[in-house]
Amino acid sequence: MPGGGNFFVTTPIYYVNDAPHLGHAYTTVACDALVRFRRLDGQKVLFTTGTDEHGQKVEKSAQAAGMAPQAFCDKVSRTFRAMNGLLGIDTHDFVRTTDERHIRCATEMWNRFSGNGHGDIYLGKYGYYDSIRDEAPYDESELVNGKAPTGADVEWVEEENYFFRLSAWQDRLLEFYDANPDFIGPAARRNEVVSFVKGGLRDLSISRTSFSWGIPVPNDAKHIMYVWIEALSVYLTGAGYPDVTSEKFHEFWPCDLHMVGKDIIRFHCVYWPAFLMAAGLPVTHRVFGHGWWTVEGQKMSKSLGNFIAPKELVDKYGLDPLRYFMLRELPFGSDGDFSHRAMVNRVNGDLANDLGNLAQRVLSMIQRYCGGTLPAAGALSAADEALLEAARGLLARLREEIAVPAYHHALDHLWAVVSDANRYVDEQAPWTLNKSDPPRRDTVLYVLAETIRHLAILIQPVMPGSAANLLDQLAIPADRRDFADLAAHLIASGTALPKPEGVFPRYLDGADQSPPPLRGRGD
Ligand code: ME8
Repeated sequence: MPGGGNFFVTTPIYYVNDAPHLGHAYTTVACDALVRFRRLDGQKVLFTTGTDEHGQKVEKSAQAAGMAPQAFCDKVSRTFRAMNGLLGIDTHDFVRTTDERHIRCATEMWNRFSGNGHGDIYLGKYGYYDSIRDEAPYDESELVNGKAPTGADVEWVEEENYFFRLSAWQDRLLEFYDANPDFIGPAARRNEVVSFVKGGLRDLSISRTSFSWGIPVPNDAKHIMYVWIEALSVYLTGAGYPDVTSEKFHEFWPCDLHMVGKDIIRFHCVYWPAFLMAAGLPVTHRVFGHGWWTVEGQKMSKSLGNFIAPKELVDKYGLDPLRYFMLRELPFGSDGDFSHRAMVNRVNGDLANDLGNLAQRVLSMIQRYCGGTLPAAGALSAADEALLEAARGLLARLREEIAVPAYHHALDHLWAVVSDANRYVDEQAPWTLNKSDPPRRDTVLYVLAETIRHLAILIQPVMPGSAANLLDQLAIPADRRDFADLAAHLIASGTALPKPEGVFPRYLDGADQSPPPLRGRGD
């Protein structure tokens, strides 16, 4: 929706038992690109991310590190904050589940469930195979050779727990999916969720007594809340809940989009809407479960030591190329593989050869032929009109793709215009016109500068630093870089441009021939 309106997007909150890696960077950058797009398009945006700090897994990781749980969480949570700094993440609220505001929120949610008069919470006996690694209970039929379906070790636990009567929500959830066909994206995940719910839902154990690192259950402090039940309510914390009268809550709840990996789609698309409905709160508009990265064909795992730290990639390739690669390489929603070879191909192909070269040659010609002053256009030819038309049509197409979001398609549209523009340079040959027809040369360079202005403004969400550099070189004032400025302010003839410099350097490590070996996080 162009211009105006509010938009609230969230990343999952990441567990603090591990350091940030490529997967976390991916979800966070995807949200950031969306946030920047919406802001540039005139919307007011709330963007929350953060860390998930309670539960047995974290308690055990803290013990293993010889630290008190809170001190351990403080330390690891800082590394996720640092990741946001490193990745150039736009204004956001970082919510921790150990924050006092979150404890208030989760406690209020629990009170809402237990006080809603529908008996959604009851005390019962619970026996289950517990996997600490997965932070998930399994029953016998789910085990594979005595282990969790994920391969994690399990142990049998029996305790008295509070339950959430999820079984009673099956029909209402199915009605909800029917009435809200866009609730789950992409479509394949929607089908998975619907058939899971149609298969019948069992009540959910939502408290634990076997360890203590968690939020106490109201009025029964020997129980703590099951980590997922409180973790999901972090999205409400970010919107200011339980202060439902606040302007923030009013403006931003229900949330527009929970961006998550496909691994946690069930929590977000089955349990979470049921919790919200049980609490009498409106349900989030959309959950998008994106795909999974492998690394050089392998699953990222501790035992393989092939987790890639975002810093390693930023140091090697630069921030914007990494952001671009992540959003262009995988069709958003599908799985895919990270390889250095693929990264180098994008850096040297799409960025250096295509967009970088376009900008560099146009800006250099303006410098050389026009004394560094942006020329004026004369009458436009059909070819000029066609290129400008293509550039001007981009915003509408990008809005459609970003609504999904399908970043890869949005970038395909942008790069189609980059190719058009490169072809136009070759066909118009301004270096020939420089001698034969200087007024026509000026028109061609003007059309190109205006096209590059469109491209630079529109790539800001994905590559903010490089886009700013390009816009500086086109002397576009800082307050003329919103999407509304695309049509409102054409590039101004007569403006003196600074001396051009390359924006997208080639990656020169011989890596197209032999990719550098991957290093583990500990190296
Ligand atoms: O699940 N490829 O936290 P988590 C793509 N705390 N994305 C990946 C990825 C990969 N290989 N690995 C991780 C949790 N991710 C809970 C969430 S929300 C209320 C609670 C991303 O630290 C992806 O977004 O295990 C995935 O859903 C998330 O990290 C899991 O992070």
